[in-house]
Amino acid sequence: MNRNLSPSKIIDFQNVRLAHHSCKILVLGGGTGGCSMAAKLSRKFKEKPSHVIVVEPAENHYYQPFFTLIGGGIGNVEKCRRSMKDVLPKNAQWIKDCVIEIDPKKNNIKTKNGDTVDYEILIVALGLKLNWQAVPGLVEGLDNPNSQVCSIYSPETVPKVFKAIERTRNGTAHFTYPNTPVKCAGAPQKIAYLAESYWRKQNLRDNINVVYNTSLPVIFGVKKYADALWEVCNSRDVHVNLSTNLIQVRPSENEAVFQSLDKPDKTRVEKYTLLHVTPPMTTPDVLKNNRDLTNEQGFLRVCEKTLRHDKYHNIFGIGDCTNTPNSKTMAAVASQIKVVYNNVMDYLMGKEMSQVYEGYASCPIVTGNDKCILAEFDYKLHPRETFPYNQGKESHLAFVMKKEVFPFIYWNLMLNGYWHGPEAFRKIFHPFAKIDK
Ligand code: FAD
Ligand code: UQ1
Repeated sequence: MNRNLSPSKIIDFQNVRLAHHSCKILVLGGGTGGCSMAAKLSRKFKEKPSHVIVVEPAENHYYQPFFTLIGGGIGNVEKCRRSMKDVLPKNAQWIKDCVIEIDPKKNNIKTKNGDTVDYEILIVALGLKLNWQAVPGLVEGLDNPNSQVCSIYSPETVPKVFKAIERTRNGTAHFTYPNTPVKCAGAPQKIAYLAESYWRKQNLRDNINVVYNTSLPVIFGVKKYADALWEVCNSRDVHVNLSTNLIQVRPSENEAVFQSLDKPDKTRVEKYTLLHVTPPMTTPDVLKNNRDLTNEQGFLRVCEKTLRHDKYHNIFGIGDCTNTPNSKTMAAVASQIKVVYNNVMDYLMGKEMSQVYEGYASCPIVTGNDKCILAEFDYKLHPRETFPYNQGKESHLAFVMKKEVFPFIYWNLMLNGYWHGPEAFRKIFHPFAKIDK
């Protein structure tokens, strides 16, 4: 059901009622970026609810970073789920539908149900799609409740993860990172550390080999945190295979097939007693198939500083679906909100755009069931830490932030458009820190 839906026209076409809407600002996607932007913008235009429209098909909104903790046996899916109607801003119209076509020349979009929406400004916040089918055998393994194949990456698959970890008593547990860009590049290894920590507590650690297989040639993109993570792996006896990609799962044989990205004709078959898979990801089809708007990989082409489209100046992008070379995280979205908001306002007033995004991203890398390395960095992969301690060291305080503080900030501040990341705190703790431009 569409909330506040007051289409300007209803067209009866062979007994199918198609609606035509128009608005000042159209937001595609009601996830982290879309919901936060719609909240901020609809507050600005609150006298006219029809000014901001959000197109989003999902019934529920999830705080995705919590999936990792659920996989580690901390909390359940209900803890990180809210009804979409309760999180989307009341001052905006919600069209509960999927966008299937964007026509930037005509400034309109079409939805799956056949509705059309004209816009003055378009904000694209469509996130990343999980491409489970790209790995043969993976869906079959995930769907079978008795198999040991699992994934923290979606609300449907995450409930099985901790059960599978609890059932593992020996053998080899494999964790994977795919050969595509992913959201939260730290999550595929966080779940390995959480599982390792559980098995250690159960006195099972000596019976289980823990192997992290990553398609990347490094364990983490930022040297400071990569060095710290190598120490974690060495001290906990986690074996790391770099440039290693999962290409097939054979659930009935408990076998996983890996390809070496250094020598692509070389494949290796491994037996597993647990297989945690991070699926390959792409942008949603509506973007991927629109080459006028996207790069070769299907990501929305925006200027990495202003976040405005490089060809259509009334289109802006936020979050995981853009081609900006930052790490795809919620923390990155937080600092993009202010940039997109101010640049949209400047554009509407005919002014030069004033705000620049410097690629800030952050990742609380959970390294056990009570500790965390709090990585923060920018486009140049230079650390950009907020707190006055060395965040490359494992800390319990960072774990408490991950478990308690960030979810609170998300539901209460960020989704209402009031959280732009920790930059203000950083300035207080590091008043003389230089910013690389
Ligand atoms: P999303 O929030 O995914 O929203 C995209 C929205 O678009 C969805 O609601 C979807 O339904 C909608 N949509 C898709 N297709 C269409 C269509 N055709 N029409 C209309 N709507 C559509 N980030 C951190 O900062 N810290 C962490 O610790 C962290 N951990 C994570 C752990 C896991 C397991 C996962 C999965 C993610 C984690 N993240 C973390 C990443 C974070 O959740 C994402 O970076 C963030 O949610 C991106 O926001 P977004 O708005 O770009 O995309
Ligand atoms: C952050 O701002 C944020 O948004 C709410 C997250 O969401 C999950 C984060 O994980 C992190 C790390 C940040 C950055 C904030 C601080 C205080 C470092």
